[in-house]
Amino acid sequence: MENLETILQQALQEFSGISHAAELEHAKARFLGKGGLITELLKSLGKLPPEQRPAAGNRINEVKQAVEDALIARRAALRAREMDDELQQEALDVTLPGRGMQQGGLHPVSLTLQRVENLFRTIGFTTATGPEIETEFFNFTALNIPENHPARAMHDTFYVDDTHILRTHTSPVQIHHMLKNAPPLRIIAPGRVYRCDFDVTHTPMFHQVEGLWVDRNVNFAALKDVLATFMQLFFERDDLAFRFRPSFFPFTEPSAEMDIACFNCAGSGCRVCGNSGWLEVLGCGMVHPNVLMHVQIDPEEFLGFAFGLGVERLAMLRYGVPDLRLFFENDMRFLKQFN
Ligand code: 2U9
Repeated sequence: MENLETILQQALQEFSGISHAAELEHAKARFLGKGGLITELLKSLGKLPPEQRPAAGNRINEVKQAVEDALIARRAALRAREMDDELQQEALDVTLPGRGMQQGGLHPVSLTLQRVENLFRTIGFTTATGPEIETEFFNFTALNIPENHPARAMHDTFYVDDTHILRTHTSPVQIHHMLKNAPPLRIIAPGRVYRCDFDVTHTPMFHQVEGLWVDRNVNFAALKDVLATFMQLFFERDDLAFRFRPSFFPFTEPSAEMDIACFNCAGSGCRVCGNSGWLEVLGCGMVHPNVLMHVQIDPEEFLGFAFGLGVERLAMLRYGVPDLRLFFENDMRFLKQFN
């Protein structure tokens, strides 16, 4: 019992010197825990003569209460300090100068896609889109590409499963569109296409815009006029020289490729045009009668012309980009130049 005052002073002193919550709980155990100093005193009450027990019990309980109060007060003080520390650490100086805003921009391929779409809209074409995963029927059969045509071979086409492929061109979009809409039709089909081909001039994914005009009286002259007008607008040159060379595609007959005069050397021959003086810009032709018949359009009543162009190629020509791979590397030094 003589120790009681000392124990109280000891507890008060110890608590006030503690600066961590866990340490405080340890100290609490030493005084108030199962084998703690005050608990032991309460247990030893029975050894006192009966007449001294009530007074002693009262005094021990007073000390116990005082120790508990001190503990609660210290806990609150520690918590308040922790909170202050946290607030201090998380404090933001809203008066600091900012780091500056970086303005993002559209990718040059997106810019070119938009430009192509906008120009064709002024010539009266609307935009149609479709899925990138297709069946062989929509990607090949309907386009007059027979079962054993080399374009179907595994090394050109990505197979998703036995019956589905990644579209190798956007032509399936026009097939879907002709099945759902009666002619006359005038649409372009922009989008991603996939071919299992990867080298300096080919990437496994690239972008195309294809176009289709089906009506009673379209002909090759209309095709030439639309494409020449488009290229003049696209390259902003009304004196743009162009030529059409005969070509072959399974889905068009007759077929042609369009070249424009090299704007780097004006036709005399240079690195850009491979010394030919001409730049190949698209493929085109009159829609093959077999293709029209696949979508229940009578080729005796309707004719169509179609074309296809590679968007990356047009972007390279327009912006003077020397290497196709720059479009896919996402190097900020390259992309920033198109903002
Ligand atoms: C239908 C009928 C005909 C689309 C055409 C081309 C010619 C062509 C290439 C250009 C560069 C592909 O990206 S590229 O490698 N395309 O040369 N595309 S005619 O003909 C069609 C399309 C749909 C129903």
